[in-house]
Amino acid sequence: MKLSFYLLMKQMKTIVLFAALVAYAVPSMAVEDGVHGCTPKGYVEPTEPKVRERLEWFKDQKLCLMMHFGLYSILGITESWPLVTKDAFWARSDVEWTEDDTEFKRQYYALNRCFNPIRFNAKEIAKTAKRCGFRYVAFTTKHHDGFCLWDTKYTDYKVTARDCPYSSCPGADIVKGLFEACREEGLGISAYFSKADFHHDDFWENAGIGRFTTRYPTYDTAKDAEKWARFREFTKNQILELVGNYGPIDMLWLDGGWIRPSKGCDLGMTDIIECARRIQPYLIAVDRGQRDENMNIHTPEQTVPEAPLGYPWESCITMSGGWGYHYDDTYKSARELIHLLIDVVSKGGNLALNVGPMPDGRLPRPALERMEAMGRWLAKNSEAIYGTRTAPCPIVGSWRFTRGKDGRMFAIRPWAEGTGSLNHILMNTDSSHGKVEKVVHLATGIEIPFAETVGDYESGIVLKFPACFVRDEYADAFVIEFSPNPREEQSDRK
Ligand code: FHN
Repeated sequence: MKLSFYLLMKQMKTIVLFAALVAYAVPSMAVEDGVHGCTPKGYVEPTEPKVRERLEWFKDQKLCLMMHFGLYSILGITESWPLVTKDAFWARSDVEWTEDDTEFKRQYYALNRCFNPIRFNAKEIAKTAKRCGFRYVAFTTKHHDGFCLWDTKYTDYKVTARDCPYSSCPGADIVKGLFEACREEGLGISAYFSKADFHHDDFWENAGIGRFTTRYPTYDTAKDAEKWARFREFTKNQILELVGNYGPIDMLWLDGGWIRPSKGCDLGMTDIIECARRIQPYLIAVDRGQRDENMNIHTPEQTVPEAPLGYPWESCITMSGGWGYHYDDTYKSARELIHLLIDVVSKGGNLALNVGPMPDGRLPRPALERMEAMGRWLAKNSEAIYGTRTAPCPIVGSWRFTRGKDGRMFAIRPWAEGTGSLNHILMNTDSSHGKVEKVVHLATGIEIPFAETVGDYESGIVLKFPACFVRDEYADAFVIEFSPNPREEQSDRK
């Protein structure tokens, strides 16, 4: 008897080690610090009860469809940054324009005269986002180039101005149409707004034309305090338009983290947000990178923290190479995107996954295909994702763990490309989880038998998949019932 058990365990060890070889190494991209990276330091807990309440809503949502849409989408070039002379070396890399900085800027700014996304269908986009498992939408109301996608009365550089072809469209106020469509679908709204405005004369004189421009104002804001005061007023007026005229919005997502008091660019953001909250008391403020009371959420960019941060955070990451649409873009695979979501959620964050709509207003086909695949996976595994919080030990080996508010623990296993059919696999667990009593496959409800690992195996259990179990293409989630670990209990008694 002993010999056959030993042989079984030896065989199982071989199987387990083989399974480990195909193990999925979840990418844990190191978090870069800097303006939009993030480190555990520097989070100021909001004091307003309504904001704290709304942050619990935020933490439940998990997945946001972010969209960068604007004049840059027409040419498929980098958004706004080509206007910054100092950044031209990288930002104009996909532009074969002349070296004439002045002429380039004139041509970029003139794109408002050919912005005509006649196939932009806000209702269709909102329905698609909902179907594909997105819970809120972040949209560029104005990027750094200053072109406004709502009917603002504080500048004519806007989609509803007569010199913009799209202004004759009934849905020309894109922000209005999209926000209404999102609400109809029960989606949250995150209004992206750039604190920098390269087109505004009180930020870049003459819109920077004929000047060597940097990301900062073209003048000394201390010396010309009146000009800067006008820009502050303009900024406040535009933000209050967005929070006052377009219905309930959930997040004010302020980009342009370099516009900050320490750089002589104090917009009086605390006052602006206080005024905004008189209109929208539950408003979550995201003054990115400021690490103060106006930054209710940390927003790592193109990175994912290596571990939970212990406060609300949202990684904004592009589905393709850039934020705006590019004609020759390549897109992350559905597998990468689902694994990215699992990685982010297991660490207690939200994923703002960015897609750049095409010049005609539609979402690119490759993006839609990936969104649909995410939606199919989420439809089967939603309980392990939405509304969860971090587990005591969220990462063990190739496994990710999340915890439902009802106390259920979920073990999620991403599958690497090429993983074959498996009838056994090691589930790494941590003693802090307790002793596994039951394992159920979330998507099918099938109970999965398991054996404790013994001897010098990694701590955990070996799942023994029954013949009726069919592995998901991308990842599988399991509901795990634990009991307090007797070894832990004994150690507690000492
Ligand atoms: O400068 C912008 C950039 O163009 C893009 O909008 C990203 C998206 O989060 N935000 C800023 C860079 O941090």
